[in-house]
Amino acid sequence: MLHWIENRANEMPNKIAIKQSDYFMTYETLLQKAKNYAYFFEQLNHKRVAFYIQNDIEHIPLILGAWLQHIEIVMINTKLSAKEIEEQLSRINVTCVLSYKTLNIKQEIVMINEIKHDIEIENIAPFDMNRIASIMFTSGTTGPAKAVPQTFLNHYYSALGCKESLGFDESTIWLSVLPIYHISGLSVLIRCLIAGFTLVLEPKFEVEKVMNIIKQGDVTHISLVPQTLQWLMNSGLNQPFNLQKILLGGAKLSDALILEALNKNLPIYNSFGMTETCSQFVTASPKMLMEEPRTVGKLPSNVKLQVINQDENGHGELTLSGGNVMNGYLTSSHPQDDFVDGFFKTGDIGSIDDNGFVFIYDRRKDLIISGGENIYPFEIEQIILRHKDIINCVAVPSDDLNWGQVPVLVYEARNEVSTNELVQLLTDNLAKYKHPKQFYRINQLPRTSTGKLSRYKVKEWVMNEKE
Ligand code: S0N
Ligand code: MG
Ligand code: MG
Ligand code: MG
Repeated sequence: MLHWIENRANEMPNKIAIKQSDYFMTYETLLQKAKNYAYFFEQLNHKRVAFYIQNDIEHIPLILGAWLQHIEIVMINTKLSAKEIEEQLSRINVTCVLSYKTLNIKQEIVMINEIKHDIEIENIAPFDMNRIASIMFTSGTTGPAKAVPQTFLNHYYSALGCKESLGFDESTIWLSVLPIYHISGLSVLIRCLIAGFTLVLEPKFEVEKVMNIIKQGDVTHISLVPQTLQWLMNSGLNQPFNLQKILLGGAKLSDALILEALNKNLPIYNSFGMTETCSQFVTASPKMLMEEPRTVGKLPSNVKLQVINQDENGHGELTLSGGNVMNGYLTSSHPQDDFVDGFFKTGDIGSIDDNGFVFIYDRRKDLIISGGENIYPFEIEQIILRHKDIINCVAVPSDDLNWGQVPVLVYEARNEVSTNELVQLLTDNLAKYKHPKQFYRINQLPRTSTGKLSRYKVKEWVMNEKE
């Protein structure tokens, strides 16, 4: 358990660990390459290094090489703007970034293709399970993104929970096309190293390509967000081929999507998880979904869930404890507010019924989820408010056929403001997927009886406007 890579390389040296198109690495090769990169990291002499990488087979040994040197790796969402990346890294004192492409940020960049890796380290120490393996950022409700530390132990317990509730073993072949900088992507690598299965990597979600890989009939498992499952079904995923488990997460599943998938006999497993919980901690099998279509499933034995501040219907905030749960944000200004009696507060409203089925009704306050990517209105609003003519603005979610939800913006202005100006302001500062898809100027934003801006009323106003 303490030495995932070395143990697998000893037990199954010739087994394919990772595959991308026709190129593959055995567990033995993977260990060898990791040891070579470990030598590089020894020379680099940083305790915490950021990775700007893709689902690229050549980038995997780099992660493992860093871990052999007890280096904390900070995963960068490659869709973010340079300003967002710079700001995140500054907040946790990261000064060195390994990247596959040039970036216009103030931190030192080491180009991955220029790294020499022809010398290996001599001795490798086992992972210290209590140390931080990876750090990922998650958007904050009303402030900057929060840094989530994920220890080896957190990853390990998360993988165990997934094994129990979803199921995978040495014979699994898991297609990973969700980004490795999200826990949805990285967790597949961890499960692979622990179980000794084969990981198939795809750098980009191209529907035709993913369909072809599935049709070839080797892949048994795949992780998807609801939108990507919908795209695949629209493009001919009308039977399971060799798929045994389709793990779904990242956003709410619509009733129609569940029905369509079950009618096609697709083995869909709905789930719920967060960066803070090192991926899903509750999973619903097709059988459970047939019984309770709206459930996100049942808990594995190593996670405890409590519903706090329940209303008369038993709905309240979901809190949880388990080895998979992070120890606390690295950047929290009020750490005592993030946990209650040792249970992590998810911010999501849900319930658990007598049969152990977990339900989620309301996502974290005002959260917008577009194509599985989280966006908080605050991120958009604070940038728009920098414009000299904007008096006030509110970003709200709007239902979207392609992305599930997209943000739209309603604003008050003292003078005419062109949409181009607003788009330019956003482009300079914010990842493209976070940009509002519509902009509406309004004389007066709706307010509550106490005079506060009412998001709820803005949402209603937008719905009427769209009709
Ligand atoms: C849906 C994806 C694949 C779309 O990205 P794609 O096609 O690669 O985009 P590009 O070709 O780069 O850009 C084309 C245009 O589309 C815009 N765009 C891209 N993404 C989005 C988006 N999400 N929303 C809105 N617009 C988007 C680009 O800006 C570009 O625009 P133009 O043409 O105008 O320039 C991609 O978004 C994607 O990979 N999404 C999924 C991300 C993800 O993995 N989310 C899950 C995060 N959650 C967690 O990790 C916790 C839960 C979890 O662990 C989990 C989740 C799912 C499954 C399993 C698990 C698990 O527990 O293991
Ligand atoms: Mg992209
Ligand atoms: Mg959060
Ligand atoms: Mg695309």
